[in-house]
Amino acid sequence: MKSPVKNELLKKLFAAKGEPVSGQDMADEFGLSRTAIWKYIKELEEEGYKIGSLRKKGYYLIEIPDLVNQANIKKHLQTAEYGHTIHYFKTCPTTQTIAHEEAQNGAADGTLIIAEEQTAGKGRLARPWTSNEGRGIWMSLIIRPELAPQQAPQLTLVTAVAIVRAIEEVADIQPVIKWPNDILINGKKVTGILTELQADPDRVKAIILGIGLNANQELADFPEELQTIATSLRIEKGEKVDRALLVAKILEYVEQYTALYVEKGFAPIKLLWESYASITGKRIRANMVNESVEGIALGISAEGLLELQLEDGTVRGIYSADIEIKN
Ligand code: BT5
Repeated sequence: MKSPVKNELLKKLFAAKGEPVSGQDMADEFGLSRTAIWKYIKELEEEGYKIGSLRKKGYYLIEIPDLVNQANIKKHLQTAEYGHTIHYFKTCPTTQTIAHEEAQNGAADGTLIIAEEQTAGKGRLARPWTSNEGRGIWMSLIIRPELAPQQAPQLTLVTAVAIVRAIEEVADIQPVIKWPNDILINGKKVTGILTELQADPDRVKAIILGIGLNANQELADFPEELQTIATSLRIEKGEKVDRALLVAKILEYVEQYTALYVEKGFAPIKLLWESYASITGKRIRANMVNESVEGIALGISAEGLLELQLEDGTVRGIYSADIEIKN
């Protein structure tokens, strides 16, 4: 984690847009020696920032490393709460577990856990989630909306809409949502969402929104078994995206749409969601833990359940499943 002084120092260098900032002025401002400032500059260089120095003029920023650390995200952040506290890791087994612990220990609404790499990233039903270093966005957001526990699954749909909006804005690509938790581009998975809950019987204590987004991988970065089913923004767009900017935008839209959902209910989100849905009208097979059913996907219900018209004409609401598209 970064020290507050180092963060402030970085902010000053960012703000100066490549112009030198006097070491003496910074030392005075922070009540430190010039040597202490110099040590922080060295630490930043070790983290990948390229910083020049000019005699008598000071330090200037040459290059910012491609990291999803606090400083790079906060530079773009325009939220009221979300992302104001960020726990950043170069590597960790899974951000979900850290987020659960932080939530249990009272982490504030909107606390973000984010890592450059996960060594044991997970999907639903403990399936593995490939999270290679420095290429994707591997994050868990702790939110504490005033909701009943049974409303939590709808947050997956709220989050999916928010991520699609953020991708549209940052990468200028149009993804679609595959109910309930996949975001696809050209039929391949670019993002998965894992929504987990800490709750009392009648109220949500915290929702942990796990988001895995493939940003800057090339095809060869994916293990062979994923190469035909996964994609990244870079593969689709042909150029790299600014991951930190995308994280800031995701936080902005998740905050905005969660507030809308809490205030106005699911109806406005449902409309947005339907405009991005990929399976409406299609014949699908829904594989659930204990059974599998086939039918035509009609859309989602007012509660966010998938409505499936079965062979005999009856309509069944499905709570959670893996979807195979048949036509
Ligand atoms: C998901 O599960 O799609 C939820 C993924 C959530 C990952 C985030 S990363 C940050 C946070 N920390 C974690 O440990 N997890 C969350 P599911 O619908 O079960 O899909 C899992 C399936 O997606 C796997 O079985 C693979 O087939 C496929 N998969 C694995 N890694 C992938 C990747 N990087 N891109 C696309 N598909 C992948």
